[in-house]
Amino acid sequence: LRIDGAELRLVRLPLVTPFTISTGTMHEKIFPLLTLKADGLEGYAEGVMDPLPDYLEETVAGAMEFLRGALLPGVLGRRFANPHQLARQLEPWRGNMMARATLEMAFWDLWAKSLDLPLKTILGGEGDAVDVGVSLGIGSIEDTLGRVADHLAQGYKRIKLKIKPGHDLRLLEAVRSAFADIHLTADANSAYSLADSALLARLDAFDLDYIEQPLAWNDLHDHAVLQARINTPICLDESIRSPEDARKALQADAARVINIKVGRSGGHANAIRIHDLSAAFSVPVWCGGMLESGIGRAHNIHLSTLANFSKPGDTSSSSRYFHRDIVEEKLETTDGRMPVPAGPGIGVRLDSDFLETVTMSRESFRA
Ligand code: OSB
Ligand code: MG
Repeated sequence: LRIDGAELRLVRLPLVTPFTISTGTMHEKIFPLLTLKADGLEGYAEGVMDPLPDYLEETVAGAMEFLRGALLPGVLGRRFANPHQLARQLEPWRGNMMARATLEMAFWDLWAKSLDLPLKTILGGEGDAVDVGVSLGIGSIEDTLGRVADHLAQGYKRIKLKIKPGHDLRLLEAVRSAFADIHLTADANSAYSLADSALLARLDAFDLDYIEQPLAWNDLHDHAVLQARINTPICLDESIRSPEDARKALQADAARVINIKVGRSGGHANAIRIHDLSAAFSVPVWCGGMLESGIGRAHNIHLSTLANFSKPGDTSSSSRYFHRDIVEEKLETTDGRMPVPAGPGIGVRLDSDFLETVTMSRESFRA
């Protein structure tokens, strides 16, 4: 497959409701949208980095510059027999796993389309729908209880609550008392340190499926120390940027569950390696999200069909995030199940007219 053209857009979608986590509040979703072209086909992917480095170090501006200045020139006009060959070409670069994933994922979509196969099939997954839960942003306890009830009524299979110091024990106590039997988890987005071990051990009382990324975004060691002090399984998110990170975390018992975000980990080739490695350690994985549009969401759903994605993911209904999405297909759940978009590749098509209205900039590249 010879890549003969590309298009890089910057897209801005307002969020239906602001989303607050321990690091701050998001009001809109701003992301790079990449189209790769070959043989009259188009492959799509979006970047999951934020405008500012508040989740990980990458930024939208840095990723756009890396894509236009080096990643795209490095592949335009070149032939790749498969995505693994393209992924190998990206290996010499340091870090920037989100920008790399944007390019790699768009090529997987393109390659799947060239084979006339759904993405899930060439990733090694199967099934027509995947289990999903919801991630609820920080709000008052009163308001959170209402949102939990509402999403359980919609059938979501797991509730994840965002926590931070001062907004943890009382919140979890209230939700667990009101909903004794649900799958409940908490995500701190790196808001605590080992000095909070005693407080974190008290979360054991709430029978959480796991606690997500309690400690620093770039740490593995302290998570292993913490895991030895608490019973609740630790799930790593921010700390896992590569298969090597996963190997070290698994070997050190720093993670008993892994949140795989393909857009954070360099792409599908790495996501599959992290998935397989976790399986070899009998560690379950689930598919996280970054408030993606329908393009990133479709990639996540296809990836979630692999066997060791045995816990519900975060890829909930598009209408929870956006009034209108940039894809034609409606990505909505029924009874906590998200259907896998059918057809070749990621199985969703861009809504070009609407996309024009939310595009902040557009650049074209030719081989
Ligand atoms: O930590 O998983 C996270 C959203 C933005 C940044 C980080 C995270 C999240 C979520 C929501 O938890 C996932 C989603 O609904 O897409
Ligand atoms: Mg997380």
